[in-house]
Amino acid sequence: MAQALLIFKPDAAHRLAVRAGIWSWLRTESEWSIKALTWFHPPPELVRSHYDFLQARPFFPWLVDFMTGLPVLVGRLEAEPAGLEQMRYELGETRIHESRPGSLRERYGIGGGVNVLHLSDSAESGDREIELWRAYLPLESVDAQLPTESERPDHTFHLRSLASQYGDGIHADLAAQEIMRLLREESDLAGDRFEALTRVILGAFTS
Ligand code: DAT
Ligand code: MG
Repeated sequence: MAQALLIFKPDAAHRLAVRAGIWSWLRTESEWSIKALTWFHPPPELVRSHYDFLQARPFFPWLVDFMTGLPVLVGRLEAEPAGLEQMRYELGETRIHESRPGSLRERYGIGGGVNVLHLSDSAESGDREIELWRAYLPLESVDAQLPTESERPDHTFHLRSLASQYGDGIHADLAAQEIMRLLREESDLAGDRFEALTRVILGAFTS
C-alpha cells in the first residue's frame, strides 16, 4: 500500500465550484482511500522544503507565494501503487496547456502552474512528503466538510483565456480587472484573502 500527500492548492480550495467538482471525484475513492483532509495555512519554510528540487527555477518565488498565500486543504491518501498512478493520470500533466483533455487539470486549471491539486507522484515521494508535512499537522482524520455541489459559477475557461492575454501583456489591465470580477463570483473570499487569491493567480502569468 502506498500513501500520498494531496493538496487542494489555493485555486481549487477557494474557487467553490472547482472545489466541489474535485471533491466529487476524490470522494468516489475508486482506487484510493482518503485518510485525512484538513484546512491548513502552510508556512514558507515547509513549502520551500516540499518543493526544494525546484529552487533554481525562475518560478520558485511565485510557487512559494502561491502555496503560502492562503489556507489550503491538505490530505493523506492510501492506494496501491497502480491506484496512485491512475490518480496521477486522472489529474493530468503539470502545466495546464499540456494537460490531457478530460483530466482534472485540463478541466479546472487556469494556466501555467495554477493547476488545482498537488498529489505525490510515487510511493517514495508520498512517504517523504507525508513525513515532512506531519511535522506540522497530524494528517490522521478527515476534518474538512466539503459540499459536492456549488451554486457558484465555474469560469475556468474564461479565466484561462483572460490569463493568457494578461500574460502576453495584451489589454493587461482590463484582463486583470475581468479576472478579479470572475474570481469574486467564484469564491466567497473578501478583503486581504481575496487580494491574496488574485495576487497568486495573476503572479503565475508575470513571473
Ligand atoms: P506536479 O505538481 O505535476 O507533480 P512538479 O512536481 O514537477 O509537478 O512541480 C511542482 C509544481 O511546481 C507544479 O505543480 C507547478 C509548479 N511548476 C512546475 N513546473 C512548472 C513550470 N514549468 N511552470 C510553472 N510552474 C511550474
Ligand atoms: Mg510533483
